[in-house]
Amino acid sequence: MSDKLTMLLDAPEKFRRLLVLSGAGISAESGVPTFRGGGTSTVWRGMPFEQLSSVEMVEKDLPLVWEWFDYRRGIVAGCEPNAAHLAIARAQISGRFDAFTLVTQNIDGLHRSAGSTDLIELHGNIDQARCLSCNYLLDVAEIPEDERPPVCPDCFDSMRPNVVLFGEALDDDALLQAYESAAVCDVCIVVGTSAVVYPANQIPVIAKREGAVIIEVNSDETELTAFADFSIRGKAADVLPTILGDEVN
Ligand code: BV8
Repeated sequence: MSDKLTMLLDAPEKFRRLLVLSGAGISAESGVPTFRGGGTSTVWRGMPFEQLSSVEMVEKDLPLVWEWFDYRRGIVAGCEPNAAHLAIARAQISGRFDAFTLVTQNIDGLHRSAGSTDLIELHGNIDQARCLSCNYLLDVAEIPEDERPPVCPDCFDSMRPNVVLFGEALDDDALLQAYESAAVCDVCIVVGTSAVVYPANQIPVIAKREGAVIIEVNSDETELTAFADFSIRGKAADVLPTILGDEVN
């Protein structure tokens, strides 16, 4: 790690308000596949994931959308938070920061399992279903596995996964909260994201515009690398404990 970055991380007065933005790469070492690793995009049943996870697919083939999310939930069920998730959860309660915001693009729930609270799950949460008509929310675990698509217990319409799909807007409040935190943070750590998905990829742009230091943690170069003040090449589970002072982990 460069001396300049070490000095920053050791200078508490310059590192009091932290925003962490995470993407699929933070969960890679937990066993959750990423979407665009190695320059290829995830394909399932012959379809690219951007098509499977699109709002059009909900209208076109809701049962297939449930098969796709049931498949992914099966993978996530066997995964545990890794040292990166734990370091972020510990940093939040360390008392070291005047302001601490965690924004994740992930729907795998591993930050919550690691103990993070008040996090902003920009793209929703794989463990919930939402009614197409009345927005009734239900934990998928409460729905019989053969009830696909699930039936809303309130209005009896079909239910869909409670995630933000390509082609649909994010929750306004969640996005506004993320942007407001980005505008006031001193340091924005961007970990495990290819930074290609809009509008989440605007968070480091806002942070930098308002004077924050951008630290990227990624195993590869990304579209953000040239833009970041520091780009640490490495695995999230190795790097995050170091930069968040959680080596004990
Ligand atoms: C919207 C939930 C408007 C579902 C997800 C053309 C140009 C620009 C934008 C667009 C465009 N065409 C369409 C758009 C908009 C579109 C978009 O950005 N598309 C992209 C593909 C170009 N965005 C949207 O549609 C958004 N909505 O814009 O709405 C609107 C307004 C009003 C009315 C209607 C519409 C909605 C986007 C949300 C989509 N949902 N997830 C699901 O999961 O199935 S996004 C999905 O991608 C996941 O959430 C994922 O997290 C996210 C982002 O990907 P990453 O997290 O970055 O993951 P990736 O695999 O790409 O990268 C992993 C990285 O980790 C890599 O860099 C790798 O090197 C690194 N890594 C790997 N291992 C490690 C590691 N790093 C560290 N350690 C390791 N061990």
